[in-house]
Amino acid sequence: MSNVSLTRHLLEEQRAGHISADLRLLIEVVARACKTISIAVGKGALGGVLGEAGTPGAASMNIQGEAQKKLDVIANDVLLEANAWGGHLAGLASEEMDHSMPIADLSPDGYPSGNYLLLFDPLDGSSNIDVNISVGTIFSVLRCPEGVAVPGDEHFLQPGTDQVAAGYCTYGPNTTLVLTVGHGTHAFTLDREVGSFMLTTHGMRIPEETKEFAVNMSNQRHWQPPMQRYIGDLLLGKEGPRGKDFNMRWVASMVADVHRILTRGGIFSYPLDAKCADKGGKLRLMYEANPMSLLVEQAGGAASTGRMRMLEVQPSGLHQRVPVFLGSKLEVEAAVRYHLDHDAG
Ligand code: P6P
Repeated sequence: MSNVSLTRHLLEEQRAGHISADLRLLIEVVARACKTISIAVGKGALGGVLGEAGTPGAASMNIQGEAQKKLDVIANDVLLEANAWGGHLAGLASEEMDHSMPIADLSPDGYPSGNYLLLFDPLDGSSNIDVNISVGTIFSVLRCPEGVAVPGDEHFLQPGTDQVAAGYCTYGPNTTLVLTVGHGTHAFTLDREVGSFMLTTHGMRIPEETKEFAVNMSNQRHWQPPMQRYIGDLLLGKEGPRGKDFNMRWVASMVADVHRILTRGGIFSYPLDAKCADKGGKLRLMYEANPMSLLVEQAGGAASTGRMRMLEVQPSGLHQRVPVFLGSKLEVEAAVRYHLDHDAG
């Protein structure tokens, strides 16, 4: 049983010079918000918070063109309220909001603003909520550029390598926060009796090889040729060019799929397909792919768009979408080779 709480772990990271006091407090605020979201998610139908936001026949749609769930809106509000007065943030951006928000616009009574930018998907995988499948909150922290007091969307457009922290909280059989500040990826399980996140895995490591892949196979006919070949070879198993049998898992909740991969290995992919190619992909770069990619790389894995390292993508828009391949290093490299060989002709 761990006796290292998230608070103690963060204080040790601060003493080691890995994070500032402000970043430590910011992460604590986000973790506290995740506890509140966990309680709301855990109530399920009893909390009257399942189903879609908006009114019958007039669903509330977000910038992504997705019908918002009530819990999407609740989780977003929890994160906004928690961060309004802490004094650590200069601004924040959410999957559920069209544009970023300077803290000055959010802060009551003119609380001070800070030096960090927080981006989050308040409740990823929310389509799974009504069927009691794990969902989660994903977050990413960037520095606010020097001299920028009131950040706009353009100030958030930094590559994933600039993240100073990234994490997610998965709301499943247990509530677990997985975090990196650039010195390993660590897991903290919520002790519901005490109300504290307790360190349960120090230094998560993804096995370099795997026999498990995660993809939505129903999109197979829409994939580009290299993806068709890559997955086709996996499905041939021992008799095929990969020389081993593979298993498949797809939760359709990125946090759940990535948590499994961080825990036991695997490769997660959401490639370009004919349905989303015009948008650049399905998953969002800034608050899904980048934080997950930093967590995975810090755990010894790899993350790519299929053609380049994810963390080096220079963002062009707050809600930019990208193809995603992440997980066991050697398997991601194999998937990338299919794409680069195809491009080479
Ligand atoms: P599909 C959830 O909506 C999400 O953004 C990710 O959490 C998940 O990996 C993906 O979309 C699921 O997409 O097309 O399988 O429903």
